[in-house]
Amino acid sequence: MTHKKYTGSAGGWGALKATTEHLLKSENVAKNIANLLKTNQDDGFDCPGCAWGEKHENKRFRFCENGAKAVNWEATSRRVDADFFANHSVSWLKKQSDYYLEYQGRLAEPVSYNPATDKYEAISWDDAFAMIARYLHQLDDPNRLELYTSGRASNEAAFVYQLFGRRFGTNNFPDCSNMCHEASGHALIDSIGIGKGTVTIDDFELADAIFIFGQNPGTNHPRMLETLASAYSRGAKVVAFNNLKERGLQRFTNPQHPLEMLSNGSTPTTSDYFSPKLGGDMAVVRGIVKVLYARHKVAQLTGKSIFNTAFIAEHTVELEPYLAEVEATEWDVIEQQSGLSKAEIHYIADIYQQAERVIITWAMGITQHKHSVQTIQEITNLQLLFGQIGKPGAGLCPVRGHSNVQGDRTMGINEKPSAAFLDAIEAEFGFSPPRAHGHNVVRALQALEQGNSKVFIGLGGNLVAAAPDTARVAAAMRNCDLTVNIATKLNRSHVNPGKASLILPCMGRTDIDVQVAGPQKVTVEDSFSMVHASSGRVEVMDNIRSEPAIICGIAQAVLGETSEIDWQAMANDYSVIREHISRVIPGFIDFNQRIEQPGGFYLGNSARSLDWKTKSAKAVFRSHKLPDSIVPLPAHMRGKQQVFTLQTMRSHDQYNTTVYGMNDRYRGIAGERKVLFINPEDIRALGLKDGQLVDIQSLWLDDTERKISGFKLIPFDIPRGNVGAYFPEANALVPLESFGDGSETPTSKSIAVLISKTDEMQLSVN
Ligand SMILES: Nc1nc2c(c(=O)[nH]1)N[C@H]1C(S)=C(S)[C@@H](COP(=O)(O)OP(=O)(O)OC[C@H]3O[C@@H](n4cnc5c(=O)[nH]c(N)nc54)[C@H](O)[C@@H]3O)O[C@H]1N2
Ligand SMILES: Nc1nc2c(c(=O)[nH]1)N[C@H]1C(S)=C(S)[C@@H](COP(=O)(O)OP(=O)(O)OC[C@H]3O[C@@H](n4cnc5c(=O)[nH]c(N)nc54)[C@H](O)[C@@H]3O)O[C@H]1N2
Ligand SMILES: [Mo]
Repeated sequence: MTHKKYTGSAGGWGALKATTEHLLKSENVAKNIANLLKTNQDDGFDCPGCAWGEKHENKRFRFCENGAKAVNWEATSRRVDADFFANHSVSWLKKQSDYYLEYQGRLAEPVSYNPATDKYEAISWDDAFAMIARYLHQLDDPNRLELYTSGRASNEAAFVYQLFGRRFGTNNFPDCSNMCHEASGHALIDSIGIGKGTVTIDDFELADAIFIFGQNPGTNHPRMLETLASAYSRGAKVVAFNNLKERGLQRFTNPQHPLEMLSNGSTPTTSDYFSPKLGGDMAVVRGIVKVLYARHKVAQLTGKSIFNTAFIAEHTVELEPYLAEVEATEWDVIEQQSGLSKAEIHYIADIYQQAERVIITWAMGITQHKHSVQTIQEITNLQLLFGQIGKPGAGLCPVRGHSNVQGDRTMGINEKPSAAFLDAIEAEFGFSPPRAHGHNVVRALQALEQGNSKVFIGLGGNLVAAAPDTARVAAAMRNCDLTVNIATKLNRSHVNPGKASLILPCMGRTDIDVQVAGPQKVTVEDSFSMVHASSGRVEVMDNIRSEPAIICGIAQAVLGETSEIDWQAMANDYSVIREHISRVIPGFIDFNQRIEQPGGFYLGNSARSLDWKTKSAKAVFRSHKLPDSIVPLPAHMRGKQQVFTLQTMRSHDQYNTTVYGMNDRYRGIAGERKVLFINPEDIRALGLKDGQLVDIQSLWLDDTERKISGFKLIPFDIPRGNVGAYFPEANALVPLESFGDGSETPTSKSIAVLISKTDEMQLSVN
């Protein structure tokens, strides 16, 4: 049976059982038990899973079920070497599933694609570097190079990577963040002068209310459940806003709590749960403000106030136009767009108003819409009205995805670097970095598709599967003169090689990294701006290299004698890289000394210190109208009942494009990924049945047909008119041109779709 409603708590024995199963699958059991004990410890490695932080306290276990999957997946004894590639052509590999490709094991030696045989063949490191140099020297413009980064790269790797790109002459740094929290950075920099969250992990212990928008921590940030359950237990209000009823946002059994485990007990993680329509969160927040503004006006008649008028006066600008916009927003629009009633919004406003300290967190349910920047600025406005920034137990908390995605940005992986950053690079290294802005993910893919960019280098990640419009993106990659993937595991991007292509196998977080100067550490930054060191535990036997060593090798081959940068010294000893960082990037003074501190160090946050790095030197109320519609539609489809809005999300057994298994335990799915979550009444309204197979076709403003077939209907607790499916399978439906205003993030959480019965005869023929 594919679907059976899950009624247990999140965590608990199920999590322990799954941890054990994935440990066995790694075929490296004894070593990986030792590995897990070093996860997130002072002398161990940073978990390659998510970017949630750790409190600094003595704790034997600091991993969760999904962190354990990530560790086991990386530290497997299975190998993908030249023999493997000799046995499998690229055309054959392309037909295999994402799960199959990654499950084959760790990439073990550098390989180069031979179009004549359609196979990857062994190549030496020196020849690989020389080949890259040959292709790059042929480019008539450095901006024909695209340098992609996925968020696992360490600070050290990211810093040398951006340095190489800028010395070569381009700011083309598309990165996974463009598909992820870009809107958060964009919105927050504009509103409060810094693109990062303002809270620390300790603030969660002080908050009276925690609002969680568009986030599924049970799967994606499991260590957050402990934080939520403990906030709930001490009486804080924890309010979830989620399009789906997610188990992790309801009850949690802490697998590290013997009494709770043995008694089969569990703790609620939330006090209240609301399911807005997809993209309806901005309307929810607008509604909360509307209620509270009305109360504020009444209070003012008697000389009192509901808003924090002292904070507003001292720290903010542009309140009036915002309040006028709030006033002008009609309740029926708020109700219709949010899917919540006025009474529900009044209830939520009460909770907000009664709390002295409020934290608001969010993730992809907020950032992957057309109006994400506007929504995040609306959330920020609410917090500013009550002075909920810059005091303990309160603030804004975009919960980051990849374990070092925030650090990579800090290190300069940014297609729009600030002038100050470029000046600092120039002062430190004595060359003039390019000033023109480069490409983000969407722009890079368009440039590759049109043949304007010719060479793609990926520092980790799997852009072909992670990006929208899969078929177009795969074709764009194949159209490149050269693609280079620096990676740990085989994936979809590697089986769509350019005319020439290299796979360069690298070390991961769990590996012991020894260079000329001895064993090396790397550093990462978590969601709470804590920077700390990480050093692996697994001995490396294969012909693989560290990311910094590979990038420095490429840089040496490409830039050779003309470069005034000592790449070899940086590859030999990462503390040399950190010395440079300490002089280039604010907040990193004494970097090498400070990472010796257990738990690392805090980078600080200007907004938290009430230092607003905006033009006006104040926090800004940004006012936006609620969107006219959540998804742009062709004219003839507007207002049609049969149009659904689709969100694409993660199952419990995946890490982005890495599929660990076929189950989604908390949503009751077993052995299946081609599913479509849908309201049972919508199934009936469509004249279909539970479990029936359907085609999903997306609607967009161009003529391209985007359709996927054979998805099983799963009745689920989801608002009518909304549906959900897993990415990367559903990425074929997302048009590359459908992206967020200002953020240019693909709208992975709002795609207009039509649903129809699959012609099963046709399916079996295909
Ligand atoms: N195990 C594991 N951990 C991960 C990852 C992983 O794949 N696996 N990925 C990492 C990465 S890179 C990231 S960015 C994070 C992602 O972490 P999440 O943002 O939690 O990831 P998603 O699976 O996209 O889940 C989105 C959630 O938002 C809800 N949602 C969707 N649209 C809306 C909306 O319009 N409004 C509201 N209120 N809710 C909505 C969905 O129902 C779902 O619960 O996790 C990181 N951690
Ligand atoms: N439809 C839809 N699309 C989405 C999303 C969505 O919610 N819906 N989410 C988006 C989000 S939030 C993100 S962050 C992106 C993720 O996009 P990416 O970051 O590009 O994708 P990942 O799946 O995380 O990358 C996995 C690959 O990284 C490599 N890898 C793993 N560890 C390491 C390492 O330590 N070093 C190196 N060099 N390589 C390593 C492995 O080869 C593995 O196959 O996807 C985005 N795409
Ligand atoms: Mo992400």
